[in-house]
Formats: sequence, structure tokens, C-alpha cells
Amino acid sequence: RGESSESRGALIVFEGLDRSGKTSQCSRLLSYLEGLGHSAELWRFPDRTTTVGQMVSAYLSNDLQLDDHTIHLLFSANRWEKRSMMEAKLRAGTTLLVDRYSYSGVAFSSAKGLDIGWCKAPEAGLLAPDLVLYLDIPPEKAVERGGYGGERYEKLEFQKKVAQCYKVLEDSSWKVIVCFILSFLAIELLTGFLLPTLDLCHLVAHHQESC
Ligand code: FDM
Repeated sequence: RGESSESRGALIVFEGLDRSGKTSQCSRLLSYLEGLGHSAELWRFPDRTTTVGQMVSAYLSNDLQLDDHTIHLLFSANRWEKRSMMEAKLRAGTTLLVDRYSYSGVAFSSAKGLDIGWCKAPEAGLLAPDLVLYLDIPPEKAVERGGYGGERYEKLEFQKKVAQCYKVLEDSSWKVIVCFILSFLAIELLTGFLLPTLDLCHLVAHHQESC
């Protein structure tokens, strides 16, 4: 409040299945924005560098077994522990490009059969994204793209369920990008609608009411 909208950074979230191209698109967009003179940073969740993040990482690599609800709350806690830093960055005018966020949390846990309302609850109060770029790729194609590594969720049958769960989470902050096209047009396609969005960086410090 009181700050001009131009001084705020935008919170831009990338979502999609494993191997959908989020990480590559995030870094391409980062270079593009930096080239335009914007202050921007690349973030990702889970952030495996924190104590909570190390537990999440051990769970994903099957070195640690945890109850489904417990790991869900750890993923959420991992976002909560970064919330104030994210807010500070955004207020200081830095745009954050975030590889996975609350939508991953809800989609992956509800794909295991957990109640979707229960999954959304701990996300309430985290910063709401200004824009969610959903990289839409059929699960079968994602596997073909170099295949999956050995992490817990990198299995075709599970990814199919995650894709279904993502679909019910789509809201007005989403832009769905068909990834076959993305591989050819790449960043030009993204920036076509990102640039206008960056002028609307006023949504940053309010609380997320739903996922
Ligand atoms: N994942 C990620 C979740 O299950 N919940 C979450 O809240 C987040 C952020 O963790 F399979 C899953 C999604 C993915 C795995 O993600 C690790 P990366 O992008 O491969 O690090």
C-alpha cells in the first residue's frame, strides 16, 4: 500500500508435469527479462537447500518414508518458510519466476487420493501468483522427452493422475501453454502475453484465498 504499482515485482509461477519443460522455460524467460532490464530471479519449490527441503528431497529420492499427509505439509511448510523473503523481493521490485508452487502441492497430493480441500488448506495465506504458466504436455510425451529419473513421482501412471488433478485447479490466473508449440516458438510465445502482465504488478502482497 502506498507504493506505486510499478515498484512491485510480479510473481510468475510455472506449473506442469515432470519433464514438461518448466525449468528450461523459466531460465529462458529469466534471460529475456534481464535483457529488457527487469530485475528478476529464478526460484523453485521444493527448495531443497533448507532443513525442511532436505527432508522433502530425501522423501523424493526414496531415502525417507513419510505418511502422505505429513509430506504434503512439509511441501507447504517449505513454501511458508520462504514467504517473507518472497514478499520482500517482490516489494523491492524483483520479479520472481517460480518453478512449481501451491498448485503442484495440491495436484500431486490429491493424485494420491488425499482430499482436495484438505490439500488446499495449508496454502491459504501464501502469496498469490500474478500469473501461472501451465505447460501442458501429454504424460506419454513427457516420458519420451529424455525419460524420467528415479524420483518417487516419476512414473507414467502417476503422472496421468496428476494431469487430471491439475485440470480442476485451473483458475483465472492461468495461461495454458501447449508444449508441442512451445518447443518451436519458445520464448516469443510466452513474452507475447507476459509483457502486458508485467505492467500489472499490483497483485503481489495480498493473501491467497484459494489455490
Ligand atoms: N511436488 C512439488 C509435490 O508433490 N508437492 C509440492 O508442493 C511441490 C512443490 O515434487 F514430482 C513434487 C513434484 C515433483 C517433485 O519437483 C519434485 P522437481 O520440480 O522435480 O524438483
